[in-house]
Amino acid sequence: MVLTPGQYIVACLIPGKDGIPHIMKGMSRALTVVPSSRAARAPEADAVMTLRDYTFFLSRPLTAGRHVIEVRNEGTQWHEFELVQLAPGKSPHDVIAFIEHGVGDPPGLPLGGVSPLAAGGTAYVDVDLAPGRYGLICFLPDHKDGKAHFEHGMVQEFTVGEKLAER
Ligand SMILES: [Cu+2]
Repeated sequence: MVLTPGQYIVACLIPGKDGIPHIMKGMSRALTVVPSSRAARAPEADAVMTLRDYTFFLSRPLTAGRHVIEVRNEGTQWHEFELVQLAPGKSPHDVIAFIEHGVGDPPGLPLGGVSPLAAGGTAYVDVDLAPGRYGLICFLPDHKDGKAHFEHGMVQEFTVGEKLAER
């Protein structure tokens, strides 16, 4: 990502089994970004993922292999995207249920993504995809009603090699 000089905090906002976010257990640290004489250069992306209220849109179908995805938040709220490789027969809704209740076998393999990104923000994510089915989920609470964005429809499934439909 391209950072401007200033004070930052690096933190894990994921809740533990007791519901308490890891940041409350000490998983954070301060970070100072100092000015540089070199011009900041954005990574070269081969696909663009647009986040809106409340959809994910990919600029092109993703094939198996490595990709650098430019993630743009064109919504009016913060958004994130969690990328999960789905286990056979499992859906992104099974992943949400597993994260909320933590019972049974994991329904997929979390591959990272982009943590909360402000409206108008851009970030880059490096992925290495095997053929298969994947889920995209935004867990952030809505500014208007407090419900998670996936409850507003910001949850999507795609197969590597297939195009994501714009909703
Ligand atoms: Cu969202």
